[in-house]
Amino acid sequence: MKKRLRLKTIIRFLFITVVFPCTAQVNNKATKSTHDLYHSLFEIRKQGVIFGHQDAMAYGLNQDGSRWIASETMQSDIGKISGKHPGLLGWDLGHIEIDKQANLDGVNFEFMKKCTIEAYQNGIISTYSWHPNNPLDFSKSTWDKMENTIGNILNKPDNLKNYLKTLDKLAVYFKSLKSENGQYVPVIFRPYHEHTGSWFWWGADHCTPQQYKDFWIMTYNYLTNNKKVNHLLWAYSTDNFKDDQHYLERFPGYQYVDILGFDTYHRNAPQSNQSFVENAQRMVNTIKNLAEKNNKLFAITETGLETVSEKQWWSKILSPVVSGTGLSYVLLWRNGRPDHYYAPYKGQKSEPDFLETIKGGVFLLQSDFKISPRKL
Ligand code: BMA
Repeated sequence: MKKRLRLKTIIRFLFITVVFPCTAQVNNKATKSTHDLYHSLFEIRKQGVIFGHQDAMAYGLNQDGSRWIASETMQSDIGKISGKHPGLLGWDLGHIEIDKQANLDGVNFEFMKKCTIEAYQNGIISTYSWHPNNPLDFSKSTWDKMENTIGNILNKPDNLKNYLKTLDKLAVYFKSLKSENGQYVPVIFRPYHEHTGSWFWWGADHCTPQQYKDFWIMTYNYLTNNKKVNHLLWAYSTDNFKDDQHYLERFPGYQYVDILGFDTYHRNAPQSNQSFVENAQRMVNTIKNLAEKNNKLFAITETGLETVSEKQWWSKILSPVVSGTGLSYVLLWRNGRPDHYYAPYKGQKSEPDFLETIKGGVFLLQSDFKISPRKL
């Protein structure tokens, strides 16, 4: 009896440590700096939520509402008002697949690369999304939903072969993220996002749940195993969702995902202020529960209120959604145009509230946290 019990304990131990290793990153060949980033993210979230901003260092808005476009690295709207850059930079690789020099929003890929490397050396993390044109016909945009695009890639060898060539271009870019000492700069990769919606060619109405999962797994395996891109953390990010079943409907599996996330935008303020907070809190709770059960990180991978039309959006809307949750980060969308921006800039009406809120310590900006070598 005793012997049997001991055997059972050993089997259980092996199962837990081998099958569910504690806070194990999905790619077991990941570089040391990727492990360091991953494990640091678990520590940092005890301090607060990292504040991220899409294209933060590429362009922004001046006090008079006109645009600035970066001529050098390391400037940002958040830096200009608070003295510190965001702790996380969002970038997008859309149009790398069609060999353009700049992405779909005009950000030059060489600049993106330089900024990602330099920012990381200054303790700032980067996350990459990808809005690729439709791979069945690259003259069509990321919003052009050709019938069954994913099915047509997965099931037709010629299409698949071409798609792998597209992934090669991503691999080349990621592998160019190298610091002077020759080490890869680890970044978060968030492909095929907002797929609970149907506005992109990989969206819910354009493929079955199984096809989406297969597509993700194919992408993961190709970049990781074939191309040996071993410095990515993989973030899964739906749009708004109803419940855990909906969230997981197209989830490829915990062995392919490091960070659980979702995108949610605040629209129709002020009428919707309360419902936005309640809904976002509900979704944070869902991913928090799933992440905690499976030793994963979790984040709000995109959010914002266009033109930050609520003066106290930071203290009254975003803070109640994120504070005390254990979220790793929250990424605000881009300050793209005078009518399309999501973070404060000099003179913007929510600037005082933003500055007060960061004083309270809910959000972590550059130098408020540290990426440290992993403690064994
Ligand atoms: C959308 C808008 C677009 C942009 C796209 C991809 O939300 O900001 O202007 O082209 O994201 O970044």
